[in-house]
Amino acid sequence: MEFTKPRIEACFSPREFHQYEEGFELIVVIDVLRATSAICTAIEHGVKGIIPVDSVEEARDYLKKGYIAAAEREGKIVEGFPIGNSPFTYMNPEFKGETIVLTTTNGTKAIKIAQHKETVVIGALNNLDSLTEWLIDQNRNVLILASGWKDKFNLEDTICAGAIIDGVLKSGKFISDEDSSVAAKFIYKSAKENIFAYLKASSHRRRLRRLNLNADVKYCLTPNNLTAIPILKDGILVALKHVEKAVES
Ligand code: 3SL
Repeated sequence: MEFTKPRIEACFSPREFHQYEEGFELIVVIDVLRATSAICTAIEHGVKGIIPVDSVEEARDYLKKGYIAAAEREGKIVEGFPIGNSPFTYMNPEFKGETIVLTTTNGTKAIKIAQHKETVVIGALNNLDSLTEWLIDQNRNVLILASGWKDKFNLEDTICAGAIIDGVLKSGKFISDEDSSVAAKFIYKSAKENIFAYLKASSHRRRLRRLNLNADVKYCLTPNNLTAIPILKDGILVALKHVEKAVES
């Protein structure tokens, strides 16, 4: 089908990515709880780059070589690693200017699945408005890839996808065609007045509550407390503003 305007669509799981990806070279990866919220926080707070890796073994190899490496599985810091996936970790001034290797249960896996695309940027509720504004200016098809939980649908990423889609469609410059995008928008609209309360029963919020990570959840569900947009360049997530500056000069 021919479309008169660029499209913005949502894919709810990395497992479904191959069914959605055709015609999309600009991908937004989201993992609200907590990988992409942590990555946006790191870049906002001056971390130079995040190297996403698939496996704990790969992250361990980097650690042995002297890199700062972070690893999370099932919401917990993996034994032997100094840090995990909490966004608050990445506010540490000691990490300013550093490059950090990161592996997480779902978020880094989704980034790796999308890495063959021309442009991969990182989204969260935290950078919602700055990301939405930037996407509107791109005038290209956008596919939002939700990391989900172990290839399953999750609510928090769907709400974030719906928020981005809602904002971009309001510009009048884009259209959505997939039912997944319509569903994401509807879910966002019913959740937006109190996302924290809406997610009370969600599986991942319950999981993180059991691990005493409620403060992380509250932070990750706060829209627009950041403006940084991380972008994948040569396998490393860096600040989009630095990449754009380099292109201009
Ligand atoms: O799945 C992921 O990538 C993690 O963000 C999960 S957790 O929030 O650390 O549990």
